[in-house]
Amino acid sequence: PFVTNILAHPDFVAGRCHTKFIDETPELFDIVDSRDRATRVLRYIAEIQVANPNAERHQYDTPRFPQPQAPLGPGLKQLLDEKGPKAVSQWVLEQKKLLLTDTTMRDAHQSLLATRMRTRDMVKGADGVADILRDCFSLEMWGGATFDVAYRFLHESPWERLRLLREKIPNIPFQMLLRGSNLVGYANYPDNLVRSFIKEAAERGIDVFRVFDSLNWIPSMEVAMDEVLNQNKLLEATMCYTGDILDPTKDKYTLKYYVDLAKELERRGAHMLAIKDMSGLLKPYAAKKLVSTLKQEIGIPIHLHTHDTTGNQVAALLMAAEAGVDVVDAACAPLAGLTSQPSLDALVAALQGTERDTGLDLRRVQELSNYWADVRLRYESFDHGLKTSTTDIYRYEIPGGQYTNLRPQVESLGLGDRFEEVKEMYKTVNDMLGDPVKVTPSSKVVGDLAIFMVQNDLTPENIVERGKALAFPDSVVSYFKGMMGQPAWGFPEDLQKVVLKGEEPITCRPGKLLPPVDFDRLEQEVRKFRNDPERKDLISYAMYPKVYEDFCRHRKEYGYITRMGSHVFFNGMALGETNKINIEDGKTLVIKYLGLGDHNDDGTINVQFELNGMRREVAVRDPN
Ligand code: 3PY
Ligand code: ZN
Repeated sequence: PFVTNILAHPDFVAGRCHTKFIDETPELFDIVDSRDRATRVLRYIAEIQVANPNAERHQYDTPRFPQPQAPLGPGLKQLLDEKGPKAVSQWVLEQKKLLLTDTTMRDAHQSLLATRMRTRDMVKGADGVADILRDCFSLEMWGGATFDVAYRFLHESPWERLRLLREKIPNIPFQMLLRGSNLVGYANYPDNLVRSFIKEAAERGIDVFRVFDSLNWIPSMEVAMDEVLNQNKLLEATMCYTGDILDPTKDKYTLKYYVDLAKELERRGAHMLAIKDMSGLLKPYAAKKLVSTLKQEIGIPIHLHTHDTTGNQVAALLMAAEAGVDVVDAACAPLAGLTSQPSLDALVAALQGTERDTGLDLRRVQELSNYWADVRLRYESFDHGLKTSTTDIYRYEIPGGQYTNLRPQVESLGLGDRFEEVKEMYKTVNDMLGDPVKVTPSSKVVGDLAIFMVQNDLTPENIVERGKALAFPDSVVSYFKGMMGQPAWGFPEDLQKVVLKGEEPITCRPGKLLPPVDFDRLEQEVRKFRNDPERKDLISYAMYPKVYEDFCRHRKEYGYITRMGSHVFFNGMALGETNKINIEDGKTLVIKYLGLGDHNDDGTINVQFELNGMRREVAVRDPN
């Protein structure tokens, strides 16, 4: 039936069949279930309406898309493709201007909107991005949590996102955040999976790989770094910044610690060094000191990443610019600030007329920002982050994304009134663990253990005794087993024994012990719910078996929902609202929502629409 579907498809018949055909044509999956497509779209909306019948629903006008003004010439992406990563790193060193990476499509929404930005909203702005940000060093638009969240909550494929953006933005290098051997997940993966993932990402359009390890343990980064080099892509080896190099009472994460690490990463072939200040702890004067020292100690360009949780970080980037940093991360103003990156718009303005003028046109950047401001409105239901900046994080050292998620996580466990206590416990746990670097996934260990201790009324004094009778959270067990690598100053042994309950920890690179992924076997499994899987699909399944399977089934069930406007996708339609959904080129569903109808005897309720001018009722189960 799959082949018949292909052969009968109008695009195929008309010869419009290309590599993206299968990805972009979800109806090819209509094998078992060939109900009419419109009904499935209506059913998706109907289920949202019924799940939350009294929600206040807003309508939105189509946003104004930033329009390109000049043809796209070859950009830095072409230099990378033609001359290779070393030429790019040399080019970066030769620039006087401060180069920028725009993080709007990755870390910014990860940090502010629970990673929920949909591909559709990115792609609609992409022509403008390619034009207005053409002088940027890169766009960070992939990796981190975006991979998992795309499948799990947005019911869309991150590979599709990569392809669609690449088509629209051929000129600017694409950058991703890669958690070393944890790839874009939370566990250590076998070496062959690490290599396959990087190869596939490189072939499908990622140019710059920012590779980090959550404990700054280089052995965990080795395989990933090696594979980026094999692919002839730009390797940005990363050191995560924690502590405060200007605080003389802190003796672990000193200037020397960072210099030694940076030199080692350079020695291992990095084309650039990233300083990843995931919690926004690198204060302005520390940034100046760190960057100016590193500029003397290493020869590769330096790329600085930070989060503006305290409100100090535009200043930190300017100080770093004065100290000679080559590239910095920023986000378009409507998705900048607080737990996200500092504002790109502000930075462009601040450097105008100086030696390090970014060369970006502020008026045009504003056009792009107007677009993102409009997009953000549609994500209201995920927009629950900090309302004000806070210097709290200098005390707690909680990464931006985790800081935003911690309160809802704590509330969902019924501990909402003990949030302050959980934060204090985060610090206590950090001290108990010997002050490890805290970033995904090690930050999750600290967070999970802090919550566990508050829940079970544990203290550093009683945990070793009382912990004998308790099963610790999975992340904590995995950490103490050595499955996330080795923290620079080792594990607290008494606590390790209590958590592991007799199991022996490992001290080598976990990838050494993990059996390779058997792609043939995975293919057999994936074929049970998806036809003709490609390598990329097997990779996704290997990282997230359940999530990937659910994604495929959901796509079969509902079809074209990636083409819906985001407010409809998340919240459904307001009474009387009309929306258009293009389900394929030239075919549009005009849907008007008319309200809920009668209940039926089988526990369903009728939801009333007008579809292309005709009245339609869809019966869905009423969960209320
Ligand atoms: C991630 O790993 O997703 C991060 O953004 C870490 O800072
Ligand atoms: Zn970040």
